[in-house]
Amino acid sequence: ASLVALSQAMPKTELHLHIEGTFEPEQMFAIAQRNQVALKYDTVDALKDAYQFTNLQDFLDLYYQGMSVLLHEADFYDLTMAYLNKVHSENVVHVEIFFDPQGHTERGIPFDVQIKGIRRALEDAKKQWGMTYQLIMSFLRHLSEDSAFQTLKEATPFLDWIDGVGLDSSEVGHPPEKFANVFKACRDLGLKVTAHAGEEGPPDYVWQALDLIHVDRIDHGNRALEDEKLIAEIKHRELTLTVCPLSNLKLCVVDDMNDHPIRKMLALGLMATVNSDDPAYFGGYMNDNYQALIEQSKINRNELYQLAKNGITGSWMDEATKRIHL
Ligand code: ES4
Ligand code: ZN
Repeated sequence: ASLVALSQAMPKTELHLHIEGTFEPEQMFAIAQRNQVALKYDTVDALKDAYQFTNLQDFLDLYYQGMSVLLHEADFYDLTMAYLNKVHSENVVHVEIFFDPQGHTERGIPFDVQIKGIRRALEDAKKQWGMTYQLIMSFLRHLSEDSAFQTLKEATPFLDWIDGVGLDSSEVGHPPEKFANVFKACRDLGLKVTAHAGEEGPPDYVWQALDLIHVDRIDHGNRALEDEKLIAEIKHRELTLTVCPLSNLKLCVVDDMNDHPIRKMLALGLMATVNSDDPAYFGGYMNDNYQALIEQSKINRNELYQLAKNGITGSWMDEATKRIHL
């Protein structure tokens, strides 16, 4: 079979996925209409035409606009269920999903409304298909650490439903050190910790994620490759990198899929994985990301196997479930 067919058939994990980034324009318009809220774009095509980004912030501006039509628990359920249906059809067997509570509480949507809808869809997918999951609450780094602490407080009644915490949104100008205290509080609660680092930000931000946030994983990590000592430290700590090829291309983190750094990461012995980040905005889900790597970046069968395996070992699923998949 071709490598593309193999990549589609193999069981996969998704470790870097923002649920608000799975909001397809068609569904966005349908939910906007049902909630009687206006979008800034008149048609699905006009919205899609706007998906041309030169950097992370260009994308984030549209991402926050898009999620603003989500009002009710049913909206969060429908959004999450549509994503899970899609990736179930792609043989994704385990998902670790970020949600951005502050993107919703800031506009008056209570924390419980969000998490109840998302969780119910995840539980339904588990019952229907045996799909396993972890739920990761992510703090918006362009907001204050106080706001992150407030979010953690609102999450307190739901901590049993939350497996880990992350850090996302505008990276440059908002280094991990800004959030050292709130991540310490999260670790003390037994939550796993990850952070977006080295997507646009310099290697020093990745060092901060390691030494001040004590991450269990690194989201993106591309710019870590600029620092040999940092590469050695990431290997020493056996940290997984959740790499997002199509995202990197759309946000101009890489110029060309032909020289995406993921092969170099593997060659260096780093635990890179393939993920889709915000698939509705970046032009593809899990299988599209693999296909782009196979057809453009020319990854071979061994690399494909290693990437899929890293997705199991680098996940936060329990060890017994890992052994089933390995
Ligand atoms: C994100 Cl690609 C990316 N980077 C940082 N923050 C994000 N939030 C959603 N997608
Ligand atoms: Zn991301």
